[in-house]
Amino acid sequence: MTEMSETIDSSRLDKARGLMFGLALGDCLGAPFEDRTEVTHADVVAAENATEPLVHTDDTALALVLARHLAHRITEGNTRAGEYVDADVLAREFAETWEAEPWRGYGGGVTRSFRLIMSGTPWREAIRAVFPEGSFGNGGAMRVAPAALVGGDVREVVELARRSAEVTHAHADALHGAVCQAVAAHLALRLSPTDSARAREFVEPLREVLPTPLWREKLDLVVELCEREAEPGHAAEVLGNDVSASGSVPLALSSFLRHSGRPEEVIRFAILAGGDTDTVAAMAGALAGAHSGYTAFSPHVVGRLEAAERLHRCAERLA
Ligand code: R7I
Ligand code: MG
Ligand code: MG
Repeated sequence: MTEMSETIDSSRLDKARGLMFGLALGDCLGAPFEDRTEVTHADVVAAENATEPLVHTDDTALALVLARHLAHRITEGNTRAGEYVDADVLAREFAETWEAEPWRGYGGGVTRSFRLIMSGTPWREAIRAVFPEGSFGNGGAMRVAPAALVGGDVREVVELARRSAEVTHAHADALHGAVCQAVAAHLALRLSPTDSARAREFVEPLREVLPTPLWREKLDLVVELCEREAEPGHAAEVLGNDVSASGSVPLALSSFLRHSGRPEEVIRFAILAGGDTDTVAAMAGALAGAHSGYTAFSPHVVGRLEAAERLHRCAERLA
């Protein structure tokens, strides 16, 4: 191996680890603050400096399932991105993971559809039985970032995002949310850790894959808030901070763009914005880690993650 390819490989692995660990870290640090009011910067720093293990929620649990699924499909010799997701198998794997640990904080809709899937209902029927138009929740987006590690270009990442999300989330906005988060992760992986992301330029490719007025308006607001250096509470008021995809993915993007290059600040911003803090911080953390790499996080805090070993294994397989 030449010196150059060794450098490329080690930075690729560091970014893959960063993406997986950033997602888990945002989820774990954000979870205790969900829907809490009056959280301060000092509260979040105290949570980072504590010593007990960091327990994750459904966001990380399902991201690990997707990562393992993608790694397995690639190892089996599938070579086209369209084949990296076997929808029937993936729906079953998500449902089995919920059944094994239903206490990880799953949404009400997916809980009901996972129960139906486990009792034999095909996933396409199960998810429409709960929300006839499909769920608009952020569950497809919260777990999608690993898809950015295997999609070779924007087109492939979009396809993987949609295919992985639609087994639980059929609503167009849930799919747009997954596409937005996955393509943002793809762009963050390609951005040098030493360059900071410029909001206006960064969102341009996202505009192309999100051709609806709602999402384009959200992207405009993300840029405007970043350029005005808005505070987390204000960003949440403008963009939303709830469990819907359109009310959380833009806030995660905004957290990343506001503090790119400083992954811990990205996660803190997402948590201080309140609302669905585990999920917004998980999505923001995945982007920050994909950009800055694993080595940018404090060893103390990543060492406390419950799933640290599995996260390392998944990152190594997908890198
Ligand atoms: O999207 P989903 O997996 O939830 C993810 C969230 C994250 O915050 C996780 O951390 C976890 O806490 O849950 O689960 P869904 O149940 O599909 O959607 C989440 C919620 O969005 C639902 O429980 C509903 O409250 C709401 N929702 C809808 N409400 C009315 N009509 C989603 N779709 C609809 C709808 O069509
Ligand atoms: Mg959660
Ligand atoms: Mg959540």
